[in-house]
Amino acid sequence: MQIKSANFVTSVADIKKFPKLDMSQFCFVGKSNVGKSSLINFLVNQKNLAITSKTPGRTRLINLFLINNDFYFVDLPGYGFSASAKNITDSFSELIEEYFETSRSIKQVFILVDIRHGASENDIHMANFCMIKNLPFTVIATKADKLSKSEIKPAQQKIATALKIGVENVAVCSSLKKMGREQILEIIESKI
Ligand SMILES: Nc1nc2c(ncn2[C@@H]2O[C@H](COP(=O)(O)OP(=O)(O)O)[C@@H](O)[C@H]2O)c(=O)[nH]1
Ligand SMILES: [Mg+2]
Repeated sequence: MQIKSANFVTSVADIKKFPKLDMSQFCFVGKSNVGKSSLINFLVNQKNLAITSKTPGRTRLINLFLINNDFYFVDLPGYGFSASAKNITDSFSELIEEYFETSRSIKQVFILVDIRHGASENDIHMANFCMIKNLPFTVIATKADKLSKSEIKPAQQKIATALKIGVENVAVCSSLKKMGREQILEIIESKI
């Protein structure tokens, strides 16, 4: 699939301000700093469409992008950095839950997991949430450039086991080394 255009639409901190959308939505979730914004930039082949940050926990907004005038990318806030989090449900951002409760036409959820760190409690919670809500999801193991070739497969398998999914549902990518783009675009193309 070709990405011909990618445009920023809006950022919202309040779900009431999120626009009503008819076209397909593809969502990106994961803890802060896992590489969501970098992945979106990589997929659309633009340097700065989604802002990338070296400071974890800064992105508390839902960012919406229109792709090919045909479907949306939804960059959800990072979870797991809430200082006030008392339990998993608390740190599983309210805004994320509200988004999933109110948005229709979500075609695929991409759960990003840092390949070096494996799946966290929040990632497990997110995957379970998708299963309960019947939301199709794929896990993307990010920053594969940080591991050697021989370390990648075992790390991918470990993530699949932790999330109780097949290893074929864990896509490996590196935005830095430009690896894994086609596989993700194929998933998107098959769901539009
Ligand atoms: N080595 C490496 N670093 C990455 C990769 N993707 C993102 N990063 C770095 O990880 C940090 C967080 O990335 P960002 O995309 O802002 O994460 P977000 O908070 O999930 O949106 C930045 O310093 C990026 O440069 C990758 O594929 N490889
Ligand atoms: Mg980001």
